[in-house]
Amino acid sequence: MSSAVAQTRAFSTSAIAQEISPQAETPVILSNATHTIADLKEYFVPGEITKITDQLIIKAVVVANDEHGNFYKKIVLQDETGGIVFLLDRHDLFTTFEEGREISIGAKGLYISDYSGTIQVGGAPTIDKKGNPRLGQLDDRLIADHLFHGKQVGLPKANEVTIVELGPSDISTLVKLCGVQFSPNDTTGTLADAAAQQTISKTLVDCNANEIFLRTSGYAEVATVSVPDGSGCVTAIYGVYQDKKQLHIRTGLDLSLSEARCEIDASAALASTATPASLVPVISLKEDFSSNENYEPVAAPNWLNTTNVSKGRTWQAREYNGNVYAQATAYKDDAPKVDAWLVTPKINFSEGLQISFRTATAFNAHQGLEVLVSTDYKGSGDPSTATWTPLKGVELANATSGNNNWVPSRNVSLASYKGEGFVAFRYTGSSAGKASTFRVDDVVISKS
Ligand SMILES: [Ca+2]
Repeated sequence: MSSAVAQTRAFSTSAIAQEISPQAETPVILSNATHTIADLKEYFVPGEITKITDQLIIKAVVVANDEHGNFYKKIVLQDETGGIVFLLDRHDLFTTFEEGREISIGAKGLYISDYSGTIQVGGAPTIDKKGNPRLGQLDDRLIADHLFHGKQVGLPKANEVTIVELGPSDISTLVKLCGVQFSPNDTTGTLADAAAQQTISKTLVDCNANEIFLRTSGYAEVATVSVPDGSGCVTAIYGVYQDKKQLHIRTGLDLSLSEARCEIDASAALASTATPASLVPVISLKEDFSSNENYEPVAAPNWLNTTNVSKGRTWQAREYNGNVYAQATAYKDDAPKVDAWLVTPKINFSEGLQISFRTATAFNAHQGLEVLVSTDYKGSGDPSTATWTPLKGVELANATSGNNNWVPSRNVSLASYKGEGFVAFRYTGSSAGKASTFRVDDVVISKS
């Protein structure tokens, strides 16, 4: 027997002993940690579900669990190098994995992947309802083989940071943001929709107009709590959803927003929206919108989904037969008009590129979709103030395409454009007579 195998066996035996008395205050120390959470994250390969075949032993502390309903079948573990989410197929995890409890992790045999940018560890892959492989929750019977009870060491101190400072190393760790308040549009209602059991995003904003979402589950105890309208500090687990920063609180105690609100600096707001996440031009891209959730606003890395209409509609992700696409429509819209822009990441046109995508229409009453190119748009702010010209030679869904039929655009050359710029899918319409639905999917930019 090799020493590695012997070590693994010893590890498992101790694990069983631990599981019998999981609340033991003087636990057997299984083994010294050999790795950190940062090391564990090194095994993550973007777009893949990777099995960890090395034995890594990591010590970390539970910073969030399912006790108060805002986390479900998952715990969040943190060490001095970072944090990570564990998906575990068990209810009432908090009875074993209390906040502040040190846990030894035997990572061999676990799987690592991500959910829209937030790295997670779990069990063998499963197939989601769209037919795509997805990281599974670790089977209840296997939890004791991988997670071992240690001492109650207490929660680590939340790292006090600003919205702007939050970065990759803060993901899945306990952070504290001060000088924040809910956005003026979001100070009514409750933190989530308990009646419909729906997760809600509320926007937190600092005095310089930097924003972050607070996501709260409809199952959370705090779902029925009225949104506080004061200013103060929020302690929460930080995460990302694609390029969006977001927070999950554990209980109502994580919100301390009773001070007077600050005046949000509008000029700082302009400055902050003028600095998008990335303006590094791309020479290829592929977007099938598959990571978007049905009925959520379309979001894809470095894409812009915007409108210049106050409270106007933008492009929405919709799902049909397991396929997710971008859709815009003015059907039953309350606002006077829809002017929705879905803008690609910045493109370097000097490379001799081509673009292809497909479009569809339904309830066609007007040609509400245009595909436009700009080389003077700045990448943020109202796109309609830039110069846009229609993309030539493109085939778009129209009144003769029939309902719901996907129309290939053809491979359209972008060679006539110079320098850098953007392609935009612009939908315009109004509920009064111009309410056609248009859809876009499978946008590919590549060398021709
Ligand atoms: Ca798609």
